[in-house]
Amino acid sequence: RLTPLPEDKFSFGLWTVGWQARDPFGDATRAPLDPVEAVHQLADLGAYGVTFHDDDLIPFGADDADRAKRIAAFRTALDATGLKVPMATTNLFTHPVFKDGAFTSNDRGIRRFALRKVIRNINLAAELGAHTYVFWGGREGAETDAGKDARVALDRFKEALDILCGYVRDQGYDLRFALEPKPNEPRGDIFLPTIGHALGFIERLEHPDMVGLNPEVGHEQMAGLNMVHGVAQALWAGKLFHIDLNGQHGPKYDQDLVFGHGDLKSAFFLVDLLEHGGYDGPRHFDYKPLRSEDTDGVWESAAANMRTYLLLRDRARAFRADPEVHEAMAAAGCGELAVPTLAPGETYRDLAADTFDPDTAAERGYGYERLDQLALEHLMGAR
Ligand code: 3MF
Ligand code: MG
Ligand code: MG
Ligand code: MG
Repeated sequence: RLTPLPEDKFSFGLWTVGWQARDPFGDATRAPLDPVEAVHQLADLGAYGVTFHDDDLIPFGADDADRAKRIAAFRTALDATGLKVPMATTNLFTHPVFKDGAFTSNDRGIRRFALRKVIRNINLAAELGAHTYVFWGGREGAETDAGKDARVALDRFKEALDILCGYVRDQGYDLRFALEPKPNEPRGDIFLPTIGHALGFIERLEHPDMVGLNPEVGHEQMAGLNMVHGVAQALWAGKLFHIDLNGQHGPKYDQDLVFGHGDLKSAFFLVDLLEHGGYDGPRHFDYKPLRSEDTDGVWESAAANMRTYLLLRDRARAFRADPEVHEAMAAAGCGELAVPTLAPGETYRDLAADTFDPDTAAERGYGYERLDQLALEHLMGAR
C-alpha cells in the first residue's frame, strides 16, 4: 500500500509546508499559508498529525483576543479533520531577543522570558492533547569561545529543563520532553550538537525519565554522522521519543530535503530500523519544500515524504522476508552477535580455558558485500 493512512502516523510541522522560502540570500517566494488550510490539506493527503511552534500558530506579540481566535480556528479544523497534535514546540530562535540564546543567553532577563514563553505554549500543547514537547536549541550556542563558558551554559540549560519538568509534573500533564540536537546553523556551534551529546546531558537532569530525543536525519548527517546508528543508540537507551525525518547530502548547510531525497540508502536502513526496532511514535517530517516550488509543488512535496516512507517500508519488509537475505545474514554471523559473550554462569575466569587460534579466525570472510548488494537491490526494487 502506497496511500498514506492515519494509522501510519505521519505528521508535519506547520512550519514545513508553511515555509515561505526566505533564505539568507533571498526573499520569500511563496505567500503565507493559513494553519487552517494546512490542517485540511494534510488531512486530505492522509496525514495523522500536525505539529507547531507557538509562533507558527499565533504571531509573536499577538494580543489575547487574537490568540484565542486563532487557537479556536485551529481547533475547529482539527475537529473537522480528525488530525491530531502529537507534538508542539517553542520558537526560541526567530525574535532578535534570542540572538544570544534563550535558556543559555548571558542575559538573565531573557532566560526568564524564554521560560515564560515555553510555559505558555506547554499549556496549549497539553490542551490540544500533545504528549511530546520538543526543544531545539537553535540559538543556544556561540560563535566564539571567548564569550560563553560552555560548562556554565550547560548548567543553565539543565536548570531550564529541570524547571520545566517540575512545571509539567505540578500540572499533572501527560507530556514528555524531547531534545533535538543540531551541530550548527544558525549558531556557529550549537550546544548538544549530536544525539550522543544529548544522551549524556539527559542523565544529569533532575528528571531524566521525562526527557528523551527528537533526532533529525539532516542534523546528524550535517556532522558526518550515521543517523541509523544514532537512532539505534537512542532506542537502546529508551530515549527515542520522537523523530524528524528529512533528507540531506552530507556535511553542508541544513538542507531539509524531502525524506529520501538525500542519502536514500541511509533512509532505507532508517525505515528498516524504525519498523523493526520497536518505535511506534509519529513519523514526523521536518523538511522544507524547495524554494523553487509554487503551492502545488508544496503539496506534491508533502505527499512525496509519505510516499517515500511507504515505499521504503515496503522495500524493508521485502528485504527482511527474502530467504536469500536470511541465508546471507546467517553466513555473516548476524545472529551470533545476539549471543552473550559469556555463557550463563561463566565468568572472565572461564576465558582462560578457550582453545582459540587467531590466525584461523582471521581467515573468515563476513560476506557483508553480498548482504549490502542484496539490500541495495531490494531498495531499487530489483528483487
Ligand atoms: C531546525 C529544526 C527545527 C526544529 C523545531 C522543533 C525549525 O533545523 O529542525 O525546525 O525541528 O524547532 O521541532
Ligand atoms: Mg534540518
Ligand atoms: Mg532542522
Ligand atoms: Mg527538526
